[in-house]
Amino acid sequence: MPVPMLRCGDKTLDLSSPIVMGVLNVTPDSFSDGGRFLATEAAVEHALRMVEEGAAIIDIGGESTRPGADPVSADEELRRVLPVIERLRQVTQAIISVDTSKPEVIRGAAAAGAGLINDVRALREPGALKAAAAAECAVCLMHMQGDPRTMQQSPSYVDVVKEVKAFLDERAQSCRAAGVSSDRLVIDPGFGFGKTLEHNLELLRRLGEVPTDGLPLLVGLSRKAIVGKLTGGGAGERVYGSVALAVIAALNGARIIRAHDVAATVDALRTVAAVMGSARQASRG
Ligand code: 9MG
Repeated sequence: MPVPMLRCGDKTLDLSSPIVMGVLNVTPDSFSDGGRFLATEAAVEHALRMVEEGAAIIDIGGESTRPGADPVSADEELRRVLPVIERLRQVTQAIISVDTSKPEVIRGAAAAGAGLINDVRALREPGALKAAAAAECAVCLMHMQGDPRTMQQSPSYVDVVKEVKAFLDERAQSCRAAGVSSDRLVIDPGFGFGKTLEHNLELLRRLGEVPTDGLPLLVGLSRKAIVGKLTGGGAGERVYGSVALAVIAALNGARIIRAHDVAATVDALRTVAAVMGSARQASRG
């Protein structure tokens, strides 16, 4: 079987073992205590700590995608993410991802050195597909039912796995038609985005049914409400549950795990890789 690779601009990511994407929010509630310059410095410091802990990708988000979150303008999003991308590009070889749906931000981030566009709207905003195709970046296409303001009000599916898969197949096809080659595509079922606890658990159990054409899977479960519902823990007490779900996702085929608690997640995924690596070798004879 060929080693799965992801082309991210001028870099290539080896996905033969599951890797971690560290979460870096640069919204005003994250690093803004001392103004913009200090916020950038603090964000870069946090990103470098995650790289030291083993993150292969840093996912920078300038607009919250939490349920009920207010939108921000493209200019404001660019003001938040660009200084961090530019600085990180100078000091680390890690892949820089930008969590955005806006064509202006896709273009600005790619020009500043981002290698991956992580879009929770799967490039459905006007102009986003064209902007991503023109950039040399990889693209993560995520499934979401509804939009962040209303998505958790009454999510509904006949078969959540089939519907998520059909949506991602269609978006991947649109990307290829627009000129984004398969070696630049990643798909993501979008845990918590327009899904009940039962929908999320069903997706996790049947994760292996989601990909078509061997596209790699990215999964984000870290610190989400699903963890709190399962463990009873508040937002600050979700590390163990998040790591357990990351391990289950990796065992069910996820190649990239989006996580806040990078050191713990990297350790857990190393154990998965060791066991699955030996299983693969053993099955070869
Ligand atoms: C930005 N963001 C928040 N949660 C996410 C998830 O589960 N997947 C991806 N790709 N992005 C996410």
